[in-house]
Amino acid sequence: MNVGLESYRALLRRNDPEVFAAIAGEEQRQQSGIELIPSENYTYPEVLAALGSVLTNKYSEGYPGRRYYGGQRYTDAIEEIACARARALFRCDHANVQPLSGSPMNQAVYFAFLRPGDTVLAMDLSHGGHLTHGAPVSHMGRVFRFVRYRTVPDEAGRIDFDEVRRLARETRPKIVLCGYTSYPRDYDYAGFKAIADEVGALTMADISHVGGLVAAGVLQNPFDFGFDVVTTTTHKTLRGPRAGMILCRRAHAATIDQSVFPGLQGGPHMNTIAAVAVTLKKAQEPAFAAYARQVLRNARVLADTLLARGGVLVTGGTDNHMLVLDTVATAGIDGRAAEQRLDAVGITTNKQIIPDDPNPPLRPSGVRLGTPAATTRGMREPEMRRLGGWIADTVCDGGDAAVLERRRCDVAALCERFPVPGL
Ligand code: DSN
Repeated sequence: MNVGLESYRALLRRNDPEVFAAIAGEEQRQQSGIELIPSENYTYPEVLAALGSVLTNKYSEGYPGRRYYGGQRYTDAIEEIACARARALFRCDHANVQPLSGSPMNQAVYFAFLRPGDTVLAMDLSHGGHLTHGAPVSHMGRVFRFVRYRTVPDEAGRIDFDEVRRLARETRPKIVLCGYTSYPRDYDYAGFKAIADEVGALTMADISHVGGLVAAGVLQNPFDFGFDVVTTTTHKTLRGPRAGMILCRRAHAATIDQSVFPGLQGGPHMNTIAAVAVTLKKAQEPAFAAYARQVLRNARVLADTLLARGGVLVTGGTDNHMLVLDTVATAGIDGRAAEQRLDAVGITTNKQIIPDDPNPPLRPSGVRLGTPAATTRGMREPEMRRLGGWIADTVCDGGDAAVLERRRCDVAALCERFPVPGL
């Protein structure tokens, strides 16, 4: 590479100072505050280098060895490397690394196996499911028929498998989908697989949130339970660029590939695929498994700290990287107010609906917290205790401007000791 990232930055600074200033401001925000949104992370400098490479210039419609444009010697090699690493990490037969992000990734799976009007059994949005799992406001919810199962809030968020079985027998879904965007517990993949087999449905797991934890072997892998298809984004616990991957059994490989291209997408983003390949190499290293174990330990310590301070957590705790704090039950304030207070002290979270939330999505009853990004910066149990104390203080009695400013300085001082990789 004859022009490095530093030179790219110098060019941008000189030729577009407005955009440069906004990026520099975001760098400062990321360094001086702490990111606790569970779906965000700080990626590797090597990933930034791949994203900012000349691969962004290249069209590569098709698949390695079967492209519709010439000049694919290097892009073919990169895509093959990414797919091989994905297969090895997730112990599956086939990987498609072309989905541009999570929504097209899941859409490609639905269109691979379903006709309009066919049924999918998936998790209710307010209980932790994702928009692309058929929320009525999503286009997918208009094309296919999504039937929703729920958790039992009084029983530590357990999924009611009697209800899942009853719904499956009644509605005969073509796909049984387990996956979540706001569920702090691990999944009973064997339970879902047994029910899907009873009704002849395919099994799909969307592990976007926990992809890195599954790759590292610290959470269960759905393929060990015979799942047909697994989808994951690559930028959450995996720490990569913003993209998606579809992993599947050999029998589904051609159907999935056809559905991604030419079914749903045109040219894949080859710079992103190179960055995914880099991410997957990092995920094979022992340091990544140690990171994943620390993500889980940090989440437990953060949960315990909040519980000890009177915090009310959805499901009562966490098995993964994520916590959902019921701010109404904890402090009598809605999630938007809590998010804003925490933002003011440099702690970034996101407001979050909780199971059967009586409040609307822009003023829901909770906030969602996660430890992947803080752990990437090297924070461990002592830092989680400090963060937990600050969160409890800020949510419960955070109104005073002088107090908030002092706490913002404390957060910034802590963050100073843990630089963001790549900055
Ligand atoms: N927006 C992602 C999340 O925050 O979980 C899912 O798409």
